[in-house]
Amino acid sequence: MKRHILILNGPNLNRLGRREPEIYGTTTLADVEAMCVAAAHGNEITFRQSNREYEIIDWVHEGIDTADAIIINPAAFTFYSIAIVDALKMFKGPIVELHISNVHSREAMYHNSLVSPYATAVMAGFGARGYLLAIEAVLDMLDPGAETAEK
Ligand code: DHK
Repeated sequence: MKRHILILNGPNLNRLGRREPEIYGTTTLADVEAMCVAAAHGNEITFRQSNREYEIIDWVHEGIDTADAIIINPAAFTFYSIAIVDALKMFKGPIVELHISNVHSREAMYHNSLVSPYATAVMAGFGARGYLLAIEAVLDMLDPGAETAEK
């Protein structure tokens, strides 16, 4: 069954690759999107980024009716956006909260995620590759044991 995975990215991730490369690496967000599409095994990937909280919320709302799973890197919104959490609570499919860096080994302001209690799973510290791992994980959550070879 072809699945639709919505991948959302929060503020400052538009500068991935140039932003604190010692923490986030040199892979750009466009590179990450291309990697995700290539690794989707023929499933549909919608990949978006915004520095605006309301856009993330609107996209989650769209996903309620159109997506099978959400992978979200809320970036700084992770730690204070109740509005994004409220939107995610309406989504009935798997939700993966993803962080490129290991937020728990960083400054204390990055340690308390508002999203984690409502996420199916949380990933942090895998770098850009985390997006690929998250795609594999949600496809297996949706269709356990299904061949992920391109149909
Ligand atoms: C990205 C950000 O922009 C930070 O605000 C988070 C997250 C970490 C990441 O590692 O992808 O704290």
